[in-house]
Order: sequence, then C-alpha cells, then structure tokens
Amino acid sequence: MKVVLSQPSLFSTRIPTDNVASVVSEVPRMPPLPDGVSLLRNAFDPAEIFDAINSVADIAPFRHMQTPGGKKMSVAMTNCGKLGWVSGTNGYMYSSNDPETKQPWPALPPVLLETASRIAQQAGYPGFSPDACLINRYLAGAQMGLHQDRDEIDFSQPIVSLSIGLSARFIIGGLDSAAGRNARTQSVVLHHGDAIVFGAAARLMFHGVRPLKPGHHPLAGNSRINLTFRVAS
Ligand code: MD6
Ligand code: FE
Repeated sequence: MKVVLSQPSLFSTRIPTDNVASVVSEVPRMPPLPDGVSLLRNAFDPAEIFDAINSVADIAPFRHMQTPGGKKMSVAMTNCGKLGWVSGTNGYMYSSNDPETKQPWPALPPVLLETASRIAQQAGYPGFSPDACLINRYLAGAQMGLHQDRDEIDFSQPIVSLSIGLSARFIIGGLDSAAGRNARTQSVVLHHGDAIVFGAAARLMFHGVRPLKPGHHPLAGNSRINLTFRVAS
C-alpha cells in the first residue's frame, strides 16, 4: 500500500519536527507590499531618536489638534523642522510657527535629519532633505483614519516614517478613496525600530493606523511614537 503524506499547508499549525528547513518555509508570508512602499526592519537606533523627540517636545509640547470638522484627534502631535503640519478648523496646512507657542517650530535635530536621509537613501532616494517632521504620539485607543498625505508641493519626494515604542497595525489602501477606504487594504505591524518609506507609485496611497492596544514598552512606556519626514515646500 502506498502511504501518501499530506503536505503541510502554508498556514499549517502542524510543525514537522524532522525538517528545520520546512519549518522555516512555513512561516506565514506577508503579501508583497505595493510598489513604492519600502519596509526596513530595525533600521535605526530608537534610543537616540527618542532623546531627540523629548528635546523637541520640551519646546513644542505634544497636543491634540482639531480636525477641520472640529473634532479632537486621538493622536497627540508636535513638529520640528522649518515647517510643521497643523490641523484646525481652517483645514490642514504647513506652518513655520507653532500655533500654541506662536514660536517657530524647533529645528530638526541633526540625528533626525541624518537618520531620515540615510533611510531614504537605503530605499532608493538619495539626497532626501526634509524640511518638516511631524511627530505623532499614540496612547492606548488612539488611531489614525485612512488618509493621503497631500499637503506637500512635490509628490516626487518620498515620506520617511519611523516607529518607536509599542507596535501598531498600519493599514495600506489604494490610490483613490474608494479603493483606499473599502476592503481592499493590506496591513503590516510596525514595531519599535521599523522604518517605512512611501514614494513613487505609493506616495499618494491611502493609509492609516488601527487603534493602539494597551501595553508597556521599556523605552516609550505606554506609547507609540511615529515620525514622518517630508519635503513640504
Ligand atoms: C503612523 N503614519 O505610522 C502614521 N504617512 O503613525 C503615516 O501617516 C504615514 O507612516 C505617510 C507615509 C508614511 C506614514
Ligand atoms: Fe500619513
């Protein structure tokens, strides 16, 4: 009698004990990310970036901005660099001054500029020189709805995004609001030290962040911090 061994499926939970190679090959694989999205795991030293964020927040504290519709955002934000992204009942815009302090946004700390520029280069964008860095802080339950980043002038310039602290599920939709907001999304969990770059064909893709799950991180405590570097002007 011929014995037919069933092949474990890709998502099988049966772990063969006699073949390490097949165990490795059974790790469920992520579908490929869309063209223009680059994910770089463990791409930077979070501790030095975290110190730089604290130095920015000492001058320009995190605050909950309002949406154009007048609702308070669940994510707290601040900025550094020549320009800062602001939201209010006047809409979204870049501003050279912090509307809370009326002062210019703090300068981009050199370590942030160097890190963003190096990561852009690794993703295929040499010479990236951001003039704006939006810093988002999520506590448990905070989320970011699907959106496009389209308040910048030159969409040939990528956006470089760094994640620190608690992990979060990042959703990527399509290029138009129908494809962006319906079920044709894919997602990736962004961890402490990960970088994601949105450029070229992906520059205007809809994306968002699922509500942060409560947790504790040794560096960032109960928070997730995200930095997005942009060439705004
Ligand atoms: C976040 N990120 O990760 C929000 N935008 O908390 C973004 O909105 C984003 O990661 C443009 C490009 C990359 C991003
Ligand atoms: Fe965004």
